[in-house]
Amino acid sequence: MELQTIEQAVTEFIIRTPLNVVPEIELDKIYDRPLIGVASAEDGLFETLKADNIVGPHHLTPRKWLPAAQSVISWFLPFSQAVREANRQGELPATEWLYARIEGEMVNNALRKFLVEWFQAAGYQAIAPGLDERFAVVSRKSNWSERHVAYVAGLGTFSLNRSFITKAGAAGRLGSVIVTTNITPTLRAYQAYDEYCSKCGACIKRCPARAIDDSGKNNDICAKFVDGTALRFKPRYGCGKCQTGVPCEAAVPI
Ligand code: B12
Ligand code: SF4
Ligand code: SF4
Repeated sequence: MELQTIEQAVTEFIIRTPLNVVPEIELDKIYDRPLIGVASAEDGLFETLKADNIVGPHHLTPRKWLPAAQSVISWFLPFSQAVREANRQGELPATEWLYARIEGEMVNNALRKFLVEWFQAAGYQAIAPGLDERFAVVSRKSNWSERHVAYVAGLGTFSLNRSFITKAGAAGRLGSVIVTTNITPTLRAYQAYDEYCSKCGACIKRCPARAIDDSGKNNDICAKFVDGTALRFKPRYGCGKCQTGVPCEAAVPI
């Protein structure tokens, strides 16, 4: 199958789904046009992700999820300008960002389901690990890390604060499906795992919890802050100040 055909189906889904609009806060779109990357299910990097210093031995390879897997399709859904701009202000998450975290993940899940059914209708097997009953997060490390998968699929690299930076920046959400059709893999236009980060340090100053310093991001401090926002904004929560008002918000900064 051609990548262009999949790109068209995904883009049309995002443009047309009513889930991408939030009338109650007058947000006309959560996401802009998606970026898509493809990895071969046989790519040796999936085994590398099992190293303790990358994700860990519990990270499953595509063929553990789906034995006949041929390709992995990964996407980045960039947040719209309205979502990004709103979150540049203040130390608390903007209303638009809170909806983009919760309702935005509903769009992401609907896209996962849509693509699985789309491939099945074309005669292939497909699964979305993020929707699979085997999906698990152990000590804040999942057995299918969407950012690491996007890295293998050529979509971008990590950064000082661990955000994943794509050609459309870091402010957005990631997802993926594993399929039994063979699609030409996307070229990885980078060598180092954090190549797209300029190490400018702007995110250090943006973090209200002081979770980031020159050596990286402390997940415990970040998680405590993000979880704490639920006390005020339940049923929503979020932060993402390190992904907005920074040079990598909507572009590769270098
Ligand atoms: C658990 C979790 C959290 C935890 C821990 C985050 C973490 N860094 O792991 C907490 C609660 C802190 C968190 C916070 C947030 N999260 Co979160 N979270 C997840 C979740 C569910 C799993 C993450 C995971 O498995 N991590 C695995 C560990 C190993 O990752 P890591 O430690 O960062 O990996 C490092 C090493 O691998 C190292 N490395 C060393 N050598 C090498 C060599 C190679 C080759 C490679 C590839 C890497 C590498 O580089 C990495 C970065 O430093 C994912 C969803 C998913 N299924 O993936 C979302 C996810 C990562 N979160 C996301 C978001 C948006 C957020 C927040 C902004 C919250 C919000 N929505 O308001 C914040 C800030 C995130 C930030 N600055 O990174 C997005 C990321 C979007 C992006 N552009 O990066 C994801 C992908 C959700 C989604 N579906 O889009 N999150
Ligand atoms: S703000 Fe600067 S240092 Fe922080 S992740 Fe973005 S490019 Fe890297
Ligand atoms: S999500 Fe918020 S608390 Fe976590 S590192 Fe980014 S700015 Fe800091």
